[in-house]
Amino acid sequence: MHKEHAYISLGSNMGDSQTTLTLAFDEIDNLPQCRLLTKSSLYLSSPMGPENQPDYVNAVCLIETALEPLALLAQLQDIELRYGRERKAERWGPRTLDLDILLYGNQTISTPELTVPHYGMAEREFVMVPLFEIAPSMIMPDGNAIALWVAKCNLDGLRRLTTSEQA
Ligand code: A4P
Ligand code: MG
Repeated sequence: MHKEHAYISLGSNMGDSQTTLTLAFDEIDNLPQCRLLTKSSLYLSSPMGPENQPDYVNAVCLIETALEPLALLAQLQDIELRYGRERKAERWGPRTLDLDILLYGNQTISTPELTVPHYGMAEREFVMVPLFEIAPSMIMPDGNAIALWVAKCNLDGLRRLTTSEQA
């Protein structure tokens, strides 16, 4: 069976976000034809978008999967729904759990349902820093080292939660 590596981002700012993300790692590991290989620390981050919403907890993980990209997306959306996700009209509004596919092998995907690499990842410190933690020598799709992407991020609103702070 052909397997690919994929990076998934996790975000939450409603409910018990730390617990949700910790459980979400297990949910991802338990998906059919998926295995969790590496997970980042949890990070606290100020909201991108509307400011009148709670801070986020963010993380990234690496999986090995035999699911095709759209099948993987459907499985991730199923987890989101089971954790109480409601899709609202407001862009970038609060959510109990958001799971995005950042990278899938070295594929470029551009369909109405799925854009890979994820369109906003380069500007998002809450994605790039946890990604750098688990893949420090990664070469990004534009051919540059991940460290260069991280160096361009504004890290002011981001803080790694220490082990003792994590739920
Ligand atoms: N979709 C397309 N490409 C992908 C992909 N690579 N991975 C489509 C996952 N989904 C992808 O997503 C809308 C549609 O995008 C999906 O149906 C899928 O087919 P959604 O999860 O329903 O909605 P969304 O997440 O609200 O989309 P949006 O507006 O893109 O939100 P973002 O960009 O994910 O931003 N601040 C901090 N600090 N931390 C955060 O994690 N997150 C957001 C949400 C805002 N501010 C944040 C954070
Ligand atoms: Mg999403």
